[in-house]
Amino acid sequence: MSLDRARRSVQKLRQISSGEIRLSAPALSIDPRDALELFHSQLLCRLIDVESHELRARNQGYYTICSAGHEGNAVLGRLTRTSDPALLHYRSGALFLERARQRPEVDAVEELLLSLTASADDPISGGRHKVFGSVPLGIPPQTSTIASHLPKAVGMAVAIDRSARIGVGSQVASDAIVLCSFGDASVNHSTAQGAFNAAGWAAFQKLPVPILFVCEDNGMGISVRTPTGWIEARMQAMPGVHYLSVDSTDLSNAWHTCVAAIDLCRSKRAPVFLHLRCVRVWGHAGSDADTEYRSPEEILAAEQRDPVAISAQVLLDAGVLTGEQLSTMISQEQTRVLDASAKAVRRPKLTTRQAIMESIAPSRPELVAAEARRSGYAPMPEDAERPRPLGQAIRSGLADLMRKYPELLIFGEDVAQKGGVYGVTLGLWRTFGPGRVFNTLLDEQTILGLAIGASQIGLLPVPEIQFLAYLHNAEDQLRGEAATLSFFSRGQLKNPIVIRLPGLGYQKGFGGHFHNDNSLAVLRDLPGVIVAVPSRGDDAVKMLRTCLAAAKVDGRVCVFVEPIALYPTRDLEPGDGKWSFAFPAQNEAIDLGEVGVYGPDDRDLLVLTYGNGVPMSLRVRDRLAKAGIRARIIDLRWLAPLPETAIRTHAAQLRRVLCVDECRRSANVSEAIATCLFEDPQLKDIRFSRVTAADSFTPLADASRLVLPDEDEIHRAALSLIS
Ligand SMILES: Cc1ncc(C[n+]2csc(CCOP(=O)(O)OP(=O)(O)O)c2C)c(N)n1
Ligand SMILES: [Mg+2]
Repeated sequence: MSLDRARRSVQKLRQISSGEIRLSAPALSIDPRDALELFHSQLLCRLIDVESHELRARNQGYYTICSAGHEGNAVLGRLTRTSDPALLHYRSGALFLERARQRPEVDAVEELLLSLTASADDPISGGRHKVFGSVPLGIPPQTSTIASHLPKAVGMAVAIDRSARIGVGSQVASDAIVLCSFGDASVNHSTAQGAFNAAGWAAFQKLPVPILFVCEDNGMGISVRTPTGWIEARMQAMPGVHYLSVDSTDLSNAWHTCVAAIDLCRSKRAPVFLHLRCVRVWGHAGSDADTEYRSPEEILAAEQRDPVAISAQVLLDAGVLTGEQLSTMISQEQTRVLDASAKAVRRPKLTTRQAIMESIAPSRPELVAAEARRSGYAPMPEDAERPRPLGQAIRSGLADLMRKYPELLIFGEDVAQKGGVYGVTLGLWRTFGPGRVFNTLLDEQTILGLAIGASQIGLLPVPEIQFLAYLHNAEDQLRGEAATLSFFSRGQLKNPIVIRLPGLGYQKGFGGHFHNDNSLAVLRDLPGVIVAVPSRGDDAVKMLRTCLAAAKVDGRVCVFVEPIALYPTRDLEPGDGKWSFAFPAQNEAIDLGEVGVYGPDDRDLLVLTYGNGVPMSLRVRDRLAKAGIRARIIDLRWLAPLPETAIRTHAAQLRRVLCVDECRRSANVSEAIATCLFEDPQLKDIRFSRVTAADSFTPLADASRLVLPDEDEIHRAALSLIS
């Protein structure tokens, strides 16, 4: 049915060309050459949409969410530049095609058909997703998650002017604007509202945020209506964000309003919300029977507002095209699309797991190791020899890395003057200035979006999420967005980020659950994301160097989990100072997968642990030693990817293995370690047990200890493994 409607829309264009149908159309008030090329892109877009339905009917194409009715957006493809990053709605096909006109070397028709047919030759995603994306066109691919691209679009916009302010070049022109399109229902998503708010919040303080939000308003989200007048009422009430509106089915009007919107955004460096009113001519997707929720009259009315048909009539009325020329144009372009389609279905598909996965997180460990040890970029801290606990070491390590990487930015809630809740970034604001160390508004989605956007234009963001528990309300920015960019762009685009994430349990006298959250499960299942958990200050500095190097060299996304309880810890036993360490020389680093080994010659028992578990296990080790039991403690340091080789090698030597995991029993690292061990045929007969936190939330005060591993428990578990 939807295929019939798609075909019918082309038939209607032919009837317009022959004069069989005559629409009442607005007058042309733009240069006819502009109008003709815009119409050409609109027409191509329609023909590709029709072909997407044909391909689906033959089971050769895999995506039928179309741009039909939205083709007025072509105007934006003409009026913006390829140096203006464009993060596009899945109905911005005409915009994509029109922008491609600026780069004749890009065959946008071919590319879109390769994407529709999931070919491995699709230049942007290599068959991994149907997306609008192109590196030469300045169009990074977007995910299917509604509104999730808005925070990073704001991040890009903020970063354009900020990179000039801090004197480092960005990958886009200094007068660039960011174009970000989305649907009307998406406006209601909290992620979108957060992004509008963040842009407005910054603009309200006169900070530059050159972003053009483009709401392609077709009046519905799948079947749910957007209340009449809602978008204008909602968005006109947004301080700091300019609002402009136009009916985009009228090419000339759309042109004049888009010119004004782009000028405003570019010259004032301010957020603009462009309300591009349009229509959805067909169902939401090919499979959507919109007749269930739209009356025949409503569908007919939508078809009568078809912008491609209206543009055709405008051009005929203005004498820009004759009926015959229009008819020839339709036939020629149809042939072009059908040819490209026939070729696309014969192009290769993804056929191996390896080919699919190779773009997840390209990695060059030797280059990363060398970059992490690159030294001499700045003097060592004068007090390098002074022993530092974890929190102070991270602060010194960050300062050192800010000198190494002038494009490194630190931001988050309270990180500037206050230096974060625990003072870890204290003094960096003063030393490096508010251009590089700054407070954000209180919104984790914005913080991560800012990081993704800034990283995509060449900066090196080190955002802080105040507590691990508060990652969760922004998790999609990491999981759905940052982690997937390389995958969906064939490794052509990267978002190098090191997220600092204070977390885990055992804080004395502070907290309750949300300040002591102890589950890392949501981080460990993210393909390609590096998860680091240092247990001591010097390690933290050396691991941070590697994380920044992995970000810089390979564009990796890293999560650096800082055990809060260890920030101030100086001692293993009261007063011994054995848990504070000198600042490591700049040519020292800890490589990905390199574990810490305490007692390499001890052979009675192996303890695998990380974070708070390390000093606890070391104290238990001393107790065991008094009973003549010699335990080797391994600090895993890297929880993703897990250092499996080291784990198996040590386990094979000692064969009695205790895992001390301060995270919850289910879905955390102890389960992964057990699997890693028992999957190895050589290790099937080892003795293994684990001490973990309970599958509980953490209560307040001393009761918190009842759900966490303690040293007596570790001691008991060790003895029973030995017996
Ligand atoms: C976060 C999220 N929730 C739900 C969906 C499923 N979904 C896909 S499109 C859509 C409707 C979007 O409507 P609108 O923003 O108006 O865009 P339109 O399709 O009308 O152009 C929904 C609910 C999704 N992709 N992402
Ligand atoms: Mg909509």
